[in-house]
Amino acid sequence: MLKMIKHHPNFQHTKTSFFGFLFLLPTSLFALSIILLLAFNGFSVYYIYLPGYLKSSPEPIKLLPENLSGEKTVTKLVSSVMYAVKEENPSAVSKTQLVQKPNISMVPRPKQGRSTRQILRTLGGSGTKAKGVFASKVKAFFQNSKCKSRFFMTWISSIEALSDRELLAIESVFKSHPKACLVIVSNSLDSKQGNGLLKPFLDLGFKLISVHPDFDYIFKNTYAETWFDRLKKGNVDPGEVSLGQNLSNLLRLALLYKYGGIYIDTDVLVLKSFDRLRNVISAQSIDPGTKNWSRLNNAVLIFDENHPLLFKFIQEFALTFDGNRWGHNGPYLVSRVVARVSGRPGFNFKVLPPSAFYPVDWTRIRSLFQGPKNHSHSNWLNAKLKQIRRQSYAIHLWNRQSKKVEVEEGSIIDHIISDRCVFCNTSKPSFKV
Ligand SMILES: *[C@@H]1O[C@H](CO)[C@@H](O)[C@H](O)[C@H]1NC(C)=O
Ligand SMILES: *[C@@H]1O[C@H](CO)[C@@H](O)[C@H](O)[C@H]1NC(C)=O
Ligand SMILES: *[C@@H]1O[C@H](CO)[C@@H](O)[C@H](O)[C@H]1NC(C)=O
Ligand SMILES: *[C@@H]1O[C@H](CO)[C@@H](O)[C@H](O)[C@H]1NC(C)=O
Ligand SMILES: *[C@@H]1O[C@H](CO)[C@@H](O)[C@H](O)[C@H]1NC(C)=O
Ligand SMILES: CC(=O)N[C@H]1CO[C@H](CO)[C@@H](O)[C@@H]1O
Repeated sequence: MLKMIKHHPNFQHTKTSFFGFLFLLPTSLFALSIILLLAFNGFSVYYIYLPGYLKSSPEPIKLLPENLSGEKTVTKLVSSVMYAVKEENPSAVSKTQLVQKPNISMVPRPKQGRSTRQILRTLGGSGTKAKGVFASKVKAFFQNSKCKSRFFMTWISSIEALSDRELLAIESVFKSHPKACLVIVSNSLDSKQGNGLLKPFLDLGFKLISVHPDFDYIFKNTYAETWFDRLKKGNVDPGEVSLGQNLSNLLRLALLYKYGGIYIDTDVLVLKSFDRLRNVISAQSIDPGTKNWSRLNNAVLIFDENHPLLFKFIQEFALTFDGNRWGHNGPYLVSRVVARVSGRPGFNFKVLPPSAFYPVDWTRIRSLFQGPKNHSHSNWLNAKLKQIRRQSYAIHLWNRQSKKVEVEEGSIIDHIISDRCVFCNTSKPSFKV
């Protein structure tokens, strides 16, 4: 079990007799003797092999690239190790074993990198096909279109997942901004089938394009570029959940930073012109006690290009990305950053009240889909509708909560759809997917 490979000549004799003495000791003292022996010989003398035990490298955790993000370093190490091991050998290794014996070489850079690249390929970015196309297509679009304003949407999902609701969101943009240009950055809509869906808008003279993202180009010269490079190399744990949605959180920031304009989610219905709004983000909730905002949301963002707040958002994304926590890279991110910079000079922006884009909280959005139930409910409904029409620039439908909810006849959403539709006969939708 114990092998000595190298002896220091000067101590040869002493050691031999000392070693012989070991055989007279009970086993409990054996270990102590080894320690003494080692101390006696200094550092370079013995190599001890303990087969089957000390296999793992004692490298410190801080060599990992995820370290950049600071707070969550250890958790991330464990989870990225977990993924790796799951792929290779699902049952053999438990979490605790891994925590006790971190082995740097088990962090699967090549393997994870490959699968991330596969995901990225399906997302349409960074392939050779996309190189240069995005840049020139968007440039030509803006040059030729005499845009009164620039809208951006992202659709990083399949074309089948696109429902009436998203098309209605597009209609609502043009209803309020007939001279606007809309760029839909999408891995699926920039296709024959996608163009078919968008053609009715072009036929009416509206200006819109769908275009494959070229992440390398869009993120270039920002913190997003660094983060994206690490992602491509497999050095970012993409998390357990769809990379698409998380990329969308970054994409909106980078698009506005590059081009300036208005970003809106595909589950936002525009109610009136945004022309008077500049450099704004809106609260989604207010602290009833202090009347200060308690959370902001990133479903609607209106910013000039190169805006310093966007810079901060992107930086925060790159430094604190956590693909496993809902909202961390989205609404919570903008809230964190705005709280940090508020009161500091040089950041020229306004926080709008929830009534601007989020007149109804996600917990209550379903009530807007209900038709009038009785006299008092009907009164409430009419008053609410009036209030939304008067105060709100847009309404976020909180797809997560309302996606499957049917629009009842006479409901607030039903009225809003009639107001904001462009193709009103065909898209009186059930909103069911
Ligand atoms: C870490 O684990 C891998 C795979 O199990 C193994 O091949 C490698 O030798 C280990 N590295 C060290 C330094 O023990
Ligand atoms: C790496 O993590 C350690 C421990 O959390 C921290 O002290 C160190 O500053 C981090 N290094 C970087 C570059 O973030
Ligand atoms: C509300 O926010 C402002 C600006 O961030 C801050 O100065 C003020 O102290 C806050 N008020 C309360 C009651 O928290
Ligand atoms: C009217 O309908 C609403 C919503 O369904 C319900 O909460 C309320 O109790 C009803 N009121 C009366 C008087 O029936
Ligand atoms: C909408 O439908 C009505 C009746 O079904 C029809 O008369 C009208 O022409 C349609 N309008 C459009 C724009 O298709
Ligand atoms: C951190 C974060 O926001 N992760 C999100 C990534 O996207 C999925 C949805 O596809 C969300 O559930 C995660 O919360």
